[in-house]
Amino acid sequence: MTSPHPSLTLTDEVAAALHDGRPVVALESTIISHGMPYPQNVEMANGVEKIIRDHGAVPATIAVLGGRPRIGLEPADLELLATSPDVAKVSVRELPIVIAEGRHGATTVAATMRLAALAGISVFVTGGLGGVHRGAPDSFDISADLTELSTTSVAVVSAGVKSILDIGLTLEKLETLRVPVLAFGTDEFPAFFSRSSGFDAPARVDSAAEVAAIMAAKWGLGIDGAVSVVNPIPAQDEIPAAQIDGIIEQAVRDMQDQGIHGKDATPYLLGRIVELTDGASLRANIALVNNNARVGAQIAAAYAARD
Ligand code: PSU
Ligand code: MN
Repeated sequence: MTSPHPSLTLTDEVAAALHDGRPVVALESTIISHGMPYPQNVEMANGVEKIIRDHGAVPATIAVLGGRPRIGLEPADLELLATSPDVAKVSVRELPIVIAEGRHGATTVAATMRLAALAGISVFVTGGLGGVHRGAPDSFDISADLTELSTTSVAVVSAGVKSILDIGLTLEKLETLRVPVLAFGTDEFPAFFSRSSGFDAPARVDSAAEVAAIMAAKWGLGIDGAVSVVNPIPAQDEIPAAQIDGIIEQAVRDMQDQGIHGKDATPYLLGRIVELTDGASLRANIALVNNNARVGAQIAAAYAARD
């Protein structure tokens, strides 16, 4: 293994697992600070760590605390991220700012990927990826998550993208950025709350071992960048597309009416959808993250077992 970057602070548990080549799974923190309300956010954060441990891997939740990038957090750190109003949403462009200024930051998919890779972690579990927003041809609102997927070599397990984004344009952009998109156990690209998006998945896999082999093949060729594993929400937890689509459209209209844009767009939409569904979207969100944690731990184990 390569040694973790000296700017990072790893917990002893994560450092030992990486040193020994045991499976480690990175987790993001924007989903805690800006993606879910309290107290469900901290319950989700602790619950996901437990699922990863129960599946034989070591969880490494990632954030910037007091300007220090941290790989692996204590329960008190998760509580702070879940409750403090002083935690910035940090994508890669904000990383140098919060570090230099000694501030707290919750890392997005993009920033978590970058820090995970610097630590030597190969698998990262999240809920949903950022992507190309609806109306992006005018607004230019395309998440830096896509930029990072094109350059940083980590496998990212998500439940696809929700239709607050333009799913078709997001898939086109992922093709341009030459990111393998592997749908886990399905032929269709999943739409976060719903198993169905109406778009064919670019590729299908049916086991963690297949994913590990694709990771090894990509990086073995020296092709930088992510492997995106999209794992559909379990059928019993999904909100059918017909039911959620109108709600998402309402949330997008409300956002436009309020003039919300830029980095505030995604957190606003997630919160508004929780309100409009009376919490049903939050339950679905937690269920899909838990499901991704199970698959991510299996992929980390399969990848660690290869070498
Ligand atoms: N999608 C979700 N939940 C989330 C996010 C996206 O369903 O919490 C967060 C992730 O951290 C993702 C970020 O990286 O939003 C994308 O934000 P933006 O669209 O501003 O790049
Ligand atoms: Mn954006």
